[in-house]
Amino acid sequence: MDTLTLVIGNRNYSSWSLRPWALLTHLGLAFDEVLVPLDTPTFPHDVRRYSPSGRVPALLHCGLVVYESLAILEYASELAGGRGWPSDRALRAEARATATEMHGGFAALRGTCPMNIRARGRAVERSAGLAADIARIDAIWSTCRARHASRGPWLFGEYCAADAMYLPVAFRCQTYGTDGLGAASLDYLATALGDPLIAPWVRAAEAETWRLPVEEAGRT
Ligand SMILES: N[C@@H](CCC(=O)N[C@@H](CS)C(=O)NCC(=O)O)C(=O)O
Repeated sequence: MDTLTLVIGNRNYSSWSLRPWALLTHLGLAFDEVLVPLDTPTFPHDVRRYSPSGRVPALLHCGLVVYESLAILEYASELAGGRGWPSDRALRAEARATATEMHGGFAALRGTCPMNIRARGRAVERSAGLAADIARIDAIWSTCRARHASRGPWLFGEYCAADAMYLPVAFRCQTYGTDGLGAASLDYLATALGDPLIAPWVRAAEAETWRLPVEEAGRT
């Protein structure tokens, strides 16, 4: 297969980059990485060399540029013969709905709890919006685990794109706490954070020296 290149942002902060990286890795697809540091004066120029949206991630393959994380997950799954989603059509529809809900929603969680893989013990004000987002995460994770545990430890049993979509939420729990998550969600959280395939990303994130004030302070 021709070389795949994933264009990513800082591993510590770029939750959207992490998602396709996680799925490509789980699918066993070999790929190169290009990292464009976020929030630098040259980022807008540098990123447009690769991504027409001016954002990361983007996947480069055979002259094609696939941008938008969810589109990359779909493309990666196609390259892997559909293995990025459950093989059962009904489960696949549910997994896609779950992944899409993450992609388009959870504004309060994403805004007030930026992913910061290195950070621990960050306090965050629990707005009504944030509490509602956490309650919805808990409902998704616990319902999926209750229904699919017999097939494996992931949201839909075997690892799929929905797990990649929710991985940054797991890192946010590690940083901002797990209040509001029940036992089944905490089990899933342990699975996600303990995933050995993700360890190289975590090590690289921890080794990064960039400190982005807006991400460190949190956003409101
Ligand atoms: N909807 C996009 C979001 C991508 C996104 O917002 N990426 C951030 C980094 S995590 C970015 O490129 N930010 C730089 C900017 O907006 O200038 C996707 O799913 O890929």
